[in-house]
Amino acid sequence: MSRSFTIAAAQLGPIARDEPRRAVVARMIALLDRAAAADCRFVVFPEMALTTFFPRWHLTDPAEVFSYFEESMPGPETQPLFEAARARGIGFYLGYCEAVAGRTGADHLGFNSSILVDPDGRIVSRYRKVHLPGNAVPDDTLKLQHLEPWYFIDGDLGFPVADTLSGRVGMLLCNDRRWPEAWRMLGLQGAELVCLGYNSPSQLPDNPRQNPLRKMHHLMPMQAAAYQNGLWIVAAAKAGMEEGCHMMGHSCVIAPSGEVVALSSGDGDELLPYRIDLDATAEYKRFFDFATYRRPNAYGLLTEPH
Ligand code: ING
Repeated sequence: MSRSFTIAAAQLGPIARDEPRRAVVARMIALLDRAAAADCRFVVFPEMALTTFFPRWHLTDPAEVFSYFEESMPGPETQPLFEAARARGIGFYLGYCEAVAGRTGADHLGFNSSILVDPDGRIVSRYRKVHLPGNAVPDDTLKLQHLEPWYFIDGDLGFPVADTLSGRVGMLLCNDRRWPEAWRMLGLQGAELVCLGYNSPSQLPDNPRQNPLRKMHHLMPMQAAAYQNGLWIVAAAKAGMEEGCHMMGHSCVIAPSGEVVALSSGDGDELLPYRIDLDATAEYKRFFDFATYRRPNAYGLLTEPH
């Protein structure tokens, strides 16, 4: 298998609070059709790609919260996505909420997770989001709540890297992209491509001075991470006005040089294909040459508990 192939960010526009899974899956299959027409081998869907971004609300009905989680992957409603991808010979990254059996109530029902599925339809890697942002308990004084640590359990799988797509592929989710430690964990394992889905509001009403900087704060840490670790990044957004909250879009492909080589422009479902060459990572991996130049003896503070 060639190490040069076409990959795509499969951005999704808004998903309504009551939008059924089968409608979302149909939208995703339409994107897979476009990906097949563009000769893609792999597509990256967003974080929590199957539902609206419900952590913006303090929901008290356990049945509604549970309805946003998947009890199995694939499950009855996601099986058609797996079949459509396999029929087209396209692998994918998918973000979704992973239920943990036996949990009840309206909080901590499971993980904010992602999977890597290879072009043969096999799940080759699983990730559970480590850096859960926002408020850990409901706080009605905030203009915009972001209750991930309330709804989700901290990820417990570390930062896995899989041998697939003729390379080394890692995963992250949304807020993880702002944390250099997450990228370094993947870089140290030789990752050549990192897939990332996100749900990022365009505006932070409780931190309004950051509003004009949102696009920079999205791209800059990923451009640095791509360069500092010599890897490709494909990042897929949830975009547009979702239940009154505008999501930032700007899905992108970032090269190991740190350059943004593809950037979405729309607010809806959009395929952003780009031909990548995993061999282009070598120049930057050689340049930094971790084995020669890293100084772990000087980095102890990084892993000391706080
Ligand atoms: N979303 C946000 C992001 O990193 C966040 C997290 C929370 C931003 C609170 C600002 C304030 O863009 C996700 N899904 O991690």
